[in-house]
Amino acid sequence: RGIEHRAADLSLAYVLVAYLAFGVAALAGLLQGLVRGGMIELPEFITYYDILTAHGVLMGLVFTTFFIIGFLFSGMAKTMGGLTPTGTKLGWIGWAMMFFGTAMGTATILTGEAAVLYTFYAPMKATPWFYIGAALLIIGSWVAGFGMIHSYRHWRKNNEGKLSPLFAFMAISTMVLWLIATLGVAAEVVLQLIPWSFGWTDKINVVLSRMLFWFFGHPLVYFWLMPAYVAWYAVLPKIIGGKVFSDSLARLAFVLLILFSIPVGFHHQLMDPGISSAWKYVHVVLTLAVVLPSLMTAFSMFAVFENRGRAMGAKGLFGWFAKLPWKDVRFFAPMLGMLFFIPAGIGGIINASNQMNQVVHNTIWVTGHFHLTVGTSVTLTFFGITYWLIPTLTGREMSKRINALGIIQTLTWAIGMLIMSGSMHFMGLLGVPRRTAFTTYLDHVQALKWISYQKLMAIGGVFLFIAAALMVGIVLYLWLFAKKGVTEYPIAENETISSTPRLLERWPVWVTISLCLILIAYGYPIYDVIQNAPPGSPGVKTW
Ligand code: HAS
Repeated sequence: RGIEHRAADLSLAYVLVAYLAFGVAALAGLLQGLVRGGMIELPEFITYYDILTAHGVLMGLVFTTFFIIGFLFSGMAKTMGGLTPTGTKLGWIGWAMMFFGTAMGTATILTGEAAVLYTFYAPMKATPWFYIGAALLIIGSWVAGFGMIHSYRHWRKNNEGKLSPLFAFMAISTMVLWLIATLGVAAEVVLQLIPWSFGWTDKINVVLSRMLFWFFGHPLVYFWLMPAYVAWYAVLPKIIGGKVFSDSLARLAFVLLILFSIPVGFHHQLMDPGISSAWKYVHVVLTLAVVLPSLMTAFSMFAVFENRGRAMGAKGLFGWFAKLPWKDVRFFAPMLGMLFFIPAGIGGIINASNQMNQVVHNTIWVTGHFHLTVGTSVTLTFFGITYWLIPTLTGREMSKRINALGIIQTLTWAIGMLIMSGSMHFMGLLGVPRRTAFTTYLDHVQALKWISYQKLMAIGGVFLFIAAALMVGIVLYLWLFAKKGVTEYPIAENETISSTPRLLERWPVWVTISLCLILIAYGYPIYDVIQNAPPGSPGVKTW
């Protein structure tokens, strides 16, 4: 196997659950697309909002979190020479808690007791067991995170004075961000939602609950993105035969993501009452700051590709483009993801701009935005990783045939997203709402004009479902049936580490600055909303 066998088993267990969730979520996605397109009607025992919740929770929260933790454990084991026994044990305890929480949450959704969507906004109320499942998923991920931190600290103790490997540094940055960000949602779930759904408190402060959710909700999207960046910075150069462009640039980008991705949550609440426009302005300014590390990443990746192309003899301004290994799915899938990230990022900047947000907020444009970001850039990168990660973990080989199938799978996903997300963006500008079971609003004349785009969206969904089914099949094949052999764990050569300033690995400095920024951006607004809260809401039961 490509890494030490106990770490390989742990990582594999996470990745397999990720794809189990992915398969169910993809089916829910197909159904909801067909419902919105007016092409099918659901049977009586399940509603549109049940499957929308299942899709969002399983795709957005479960697939991502399991995959990310599995991938990060594997790369840490590879670059640090294994995990500590305690780190591995914590990894398994975390896995069990997350698995149990997921099973519990999914059961409540499928039995129709938690149609509250993946953001579980109050005053919509689910059964308490849904929130307890969510809490277990979060706390389990903390335990797994502590497992990574334990192994990392052990490595640093044994390698005093040395900078940690780039992959390990990035993995810890991702988990540090996650540990801080999830404090918001944990507070919301444990202090507000669980007591309220059990009936121990009769009202809920809705403004506070949304604030705590978005304290978590925005860094959540960077928790999805950062592991994709790990693969772009630390793995992809190896796959194309190049090297890391700049170790210090890569680490700085991750530090900036920790600093700026939490104190920005109000950009999801620009249209919410109860928050003054001055505080919204502060969050928008910080949002524009969090764009910087992505621009640095774009610069760095172009440099890696160009350097490699030129080393292979490329001539002219863009000659390097043709030299890239387009037929290798390990490169092709993440590369397409990167290309999609250019319009996806532009969409994000549009969303963050207050006046333009008034046009797109709560329209299906936003759904289009996140299917380009997390659904395409991040997911295609995760697919690209899966193609080599599973055979590495199972001691098998990825054959040429699987590579070819992988290219088809990647293209099918990309075409599906282009059609689906493209029509979502367009419909958003026409004012089509997101998250509604109404297709034609009782044949309202305006809504009838949307329906052909909604059908197009559903067709994109069919492409996506085919690609997802292919992916699940390939995962099963690589796990159980592929030929035994050795697949390399690709970690890029990093010659530039020697010039990296030590300051970049001084965690107390970065965590303190991050906490200060959070205090500035959230301290007063949270105090204010607790102090001057409007009378709380008794809530609306969704079952
Ligand atoms: Fe977002 C809503 C703003 C990035 C996900 N976002 C969402 C929601 C999700 C989400 C899930 O300000 C919906 C939440 C809900 O349910 O309500 N977003 C931004 C901004 C960015 C951004 C400013 N979002 C993401 C990422 C996500 C994600 C990443 C998931 C992974 N987003 C918003 C706002 C809203 C929002 C508002 C609220 C909207 C509303 O009203 O509800 C930025 O971080 C984007 C920066 C990115 C770039 C692109 C850099 C390009 C790169 C690729 C280079 C390509 C190469 C390839 C090298 C500046 C790095 C070249 C190769 C060749 C061969 C040519």
